[in-house]
Amino acid sequence: MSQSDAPARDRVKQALRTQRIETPSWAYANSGTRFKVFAQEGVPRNPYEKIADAAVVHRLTGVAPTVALHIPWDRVDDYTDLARYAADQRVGLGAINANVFQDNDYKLGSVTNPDPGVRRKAIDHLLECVDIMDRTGSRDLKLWFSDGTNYPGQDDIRTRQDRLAAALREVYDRLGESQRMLLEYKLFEPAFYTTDVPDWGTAYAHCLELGPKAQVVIDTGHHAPGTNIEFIVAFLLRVGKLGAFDFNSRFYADDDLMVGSADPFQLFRIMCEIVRGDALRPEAGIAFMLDQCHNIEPKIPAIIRSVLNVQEATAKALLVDAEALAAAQQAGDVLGANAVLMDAYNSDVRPLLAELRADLGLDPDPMAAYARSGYFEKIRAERVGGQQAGWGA
Ligand code: LRH
Ligand code: MN
Repeated sequence: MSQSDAPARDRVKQALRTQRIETPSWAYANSGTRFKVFAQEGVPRNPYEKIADAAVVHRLTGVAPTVALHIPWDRVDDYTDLARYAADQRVGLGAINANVFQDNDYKLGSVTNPDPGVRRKAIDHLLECVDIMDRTGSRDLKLWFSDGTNYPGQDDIRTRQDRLAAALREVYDRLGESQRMLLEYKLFEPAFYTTDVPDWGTAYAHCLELGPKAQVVIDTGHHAPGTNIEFIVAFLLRVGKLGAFDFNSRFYADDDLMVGSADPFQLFRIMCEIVRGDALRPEAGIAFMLDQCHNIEPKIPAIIRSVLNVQEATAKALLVDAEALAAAQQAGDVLGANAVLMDAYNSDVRPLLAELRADLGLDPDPMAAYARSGYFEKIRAERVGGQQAGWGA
């Protein structure tokens, strides 16, 4: 479908207008690897400054209206005040991420720990996060467990699943009517033998057991090399259990690089399944979130670039000629079908996106607009002293 045909352009632009990408508070803060965290100038010192930076990304892109929080990294005395501040900044508070992976007590696990006292402590933190959702107005409780073992025999794999299921059940039953639980899986790290929620199948099975308010999160950096992620997307969409994405990209492991930077074709294929499943519009209930760490690159431009990468992959996916594709697939025309997809992927959608931004009253080039805005110079000058935010590990 050529971009020149106006009806197609309008249809694509109309769909892109509904796109919503949630940015993560922790991506605005210092981050690194076990080797080094390189502090950067102008980094936020508290959740208010993280929200101010996220608001700049939304002002320049028009499609990043919410910020995900991580507790305790974003703990404040008054979450209602934080939500009010976010509203003043024209953004909303998104998913609440629990953190049961940074306390000494969780060495042998959090909700799966052999010690019932430690399990209680972990569950209480998850319940505290639901209390916070009540005050921030957040819909989603996002749960990632670093729980696992490093050596065969270290603990009983099956018993740990029983402990996990019991904890998830208690938290699930605490959720309010419009609240959801998003369960994230990850193949390994920090555990290197078993991980208690290692793959989509395990997450899906627990979510099925829990009920309709439990959905799976696909973090694009959490799979074994060679995993066909768009298959998982198509499968979970079909059964109504895809709740969210943690978008990033990787060359090797959980590298948390800018989404679309390592494998833009994979991101396109993922967005093709989203479009095919009519799941781009907010009503479909999928939370499109970024989960990235900008260890060496300037953070706000990296997040703007990431939002643009998702927009570009989505625009290309929306350009797929679905009728021609279906006809070729039906006819067993292997090369023909592949060519339909590649035509869309090889389309330069940047002019269309620039036009969309102009339609939205935005600068067609958000990266250049940010560089010209003087915002970095402003925060570099203002944010002197105090403790820069980070992972607090
Ligand atoms: C774990 C993870 C999870 C977050 C953390 C910041 O690797 O992807 O989503 O809690 O990163
Ligand atoms: Mn993640």
